[in-house]
Amino acid sequence: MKIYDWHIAPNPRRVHIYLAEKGLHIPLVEVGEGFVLKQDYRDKFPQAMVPLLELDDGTTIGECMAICRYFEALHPDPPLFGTDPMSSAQITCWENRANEEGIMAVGEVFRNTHPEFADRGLPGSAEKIPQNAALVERGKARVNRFFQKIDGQLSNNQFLAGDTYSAADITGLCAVDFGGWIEMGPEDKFGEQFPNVRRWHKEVSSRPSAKA
Ligand SMILES: N[C@@H](CCC(=O)N[C@@H](CS)C(=O)NCC(=O)O)C(=O)O
Repeated sequence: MKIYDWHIAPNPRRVHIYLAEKGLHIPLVEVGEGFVLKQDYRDKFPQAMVPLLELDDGTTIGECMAICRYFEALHPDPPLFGTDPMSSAQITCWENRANEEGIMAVGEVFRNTHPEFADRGLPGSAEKIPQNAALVERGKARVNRFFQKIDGQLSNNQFLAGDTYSAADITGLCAVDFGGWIEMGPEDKFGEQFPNVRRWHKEVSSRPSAKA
């Protein structure tokens, strides 16, 4: 099996960190080339997004959390998606928020401002999608709201979904570090308003997996 990867990108990082936490080593195939995915990868997989897990029989699994949950089912320890119905529900809830309200909000700002994405306002699209300037300010407001939300959650929880490190922290870390790409990360001036995020960010960033 192998994982098609774009090492600098925030979504593949969710899987890198997850695998490192599990102590799993899956071969990575780099398909990023500067700011685009290689043409032969896009021809082979028209959904044109990474990460993508390909099994030896050619079956593919896309979407970070689908990939992680596949490995979780095969290798349950250490558990990163909870151990009982409540912990599992809390992790799913905060992981989703980190993706939809964090990563996607930063992406909205980044993709609609960076010159390299002038015709690629959305990922995974073969046709040209022009940038939309109206989404930039709204995206920043979303990022701000996301930081406020997780700062509140982290004011009385060690980790995003409670007192145990989980997949929610993995996506959360990728989201707030991605915020740094638009100067809205925990270490930026913006981050000064969110002391609980800073405390948590320091802790989860110090895990060896954060460097995966
Ligand atoms: N929801 C997807 C998001 C994947 C995604 O957006 N990947 C980006 C990299 S972070 C991508 O492949 N972009 C392709 C492009 O920009 O052309 C997941 O969870 O895997």
